[in-house]
Amino acid sequence: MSDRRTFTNKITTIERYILDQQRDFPEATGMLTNLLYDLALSAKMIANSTTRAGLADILGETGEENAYGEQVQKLDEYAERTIYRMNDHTGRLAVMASEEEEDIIPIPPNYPIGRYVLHYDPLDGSSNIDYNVSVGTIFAIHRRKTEGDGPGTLEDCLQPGRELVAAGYIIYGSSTMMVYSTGQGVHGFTLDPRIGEFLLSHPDIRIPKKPKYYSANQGYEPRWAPAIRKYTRWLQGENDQGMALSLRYIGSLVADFHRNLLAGGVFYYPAEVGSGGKPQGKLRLLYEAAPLAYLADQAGGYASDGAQPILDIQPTSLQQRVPLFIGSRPLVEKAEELLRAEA
Ligand code: AHM
Ligand code: MG
Repeated sequence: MSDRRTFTNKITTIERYILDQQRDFPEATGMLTNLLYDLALSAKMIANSTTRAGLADILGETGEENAYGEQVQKLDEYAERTIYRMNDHTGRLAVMASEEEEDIIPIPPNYPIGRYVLHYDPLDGSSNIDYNVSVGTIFAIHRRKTEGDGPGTLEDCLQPGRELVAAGYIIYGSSTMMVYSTGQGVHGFTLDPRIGEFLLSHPDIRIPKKPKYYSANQGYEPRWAPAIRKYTRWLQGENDQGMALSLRYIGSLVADFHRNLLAGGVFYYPAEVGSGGKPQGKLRLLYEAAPLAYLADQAGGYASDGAQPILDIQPTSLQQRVPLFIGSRPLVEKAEELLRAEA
């Protein structure tokens, strides 16, 4: 007789997991479920290309013809096109917006209009690709705000993070992972390249109570306000809690956020002061800060612009930038406290 040992770990594919979660909402139509499938499929296609990124030089420079006379697309353009093409015709979306595009991305006239709004950063940290460093895709899903079933508008895109119905990211690292939330906790799936499936590997992620890391580009310290420098010293050990964090900064937001989500810690990209500084930091509210703030919140953490929760900020433009402090709640609150004291 064959050996039927009892395996304690179930193998759960992302498809099965998303469907199981949907069963808790009998009124759900399956549209959001299918939208998440489409994003998982886009992720597999993009992962397939990112793992071959180092071969571009051999097969032909990006943007030029490769040895076979084919046009080689830049990876960030490929990611952009892939997500767009997976979602333009499905009837699930009213409108899209991408970090790579100035304006809203309408659904083409010949396709049905849906109820959801998709924001995405197709390949965040793409300047890292040449050095074989992890990059990521970030996505955020809102319900449309405008009445009727006509094309979605800018108003549908400019919604605060509190109104999100789902958000997540894909990290193309030593493994490819998709991490998302639909408001019932944060769940992580690892792509098994042998079978081409995302398998549940990190159910119900919670940011650990004891933080390990702080992450910021300390090369910019000369441009930081005194409160931010003081905050950095506090994280390094000038506190009465015996806490001294280690520094880790990749420069790929998804990778930095992912590590701190699993290990505990804080990432910050503050406002810069003085001439030549970035007065609102670098990161985009709609494509980077808000979706990750939603995930942090769902995992028991917090995100702030230094004065207020990121999730409460009403966006006024698509490409709006915002200072970002994100991760373990007490660490983010300390940044707020020091900035308030300085104001
Ligand atoms: P991008 O959207 O142009 O890729 O830039 C965003 C990236 C983030 O992934 C990362 O956190 C940040 O830029 C790093 O910026 P810096 O090099 O200034 O530290
Ligand atoms: Mg980006």
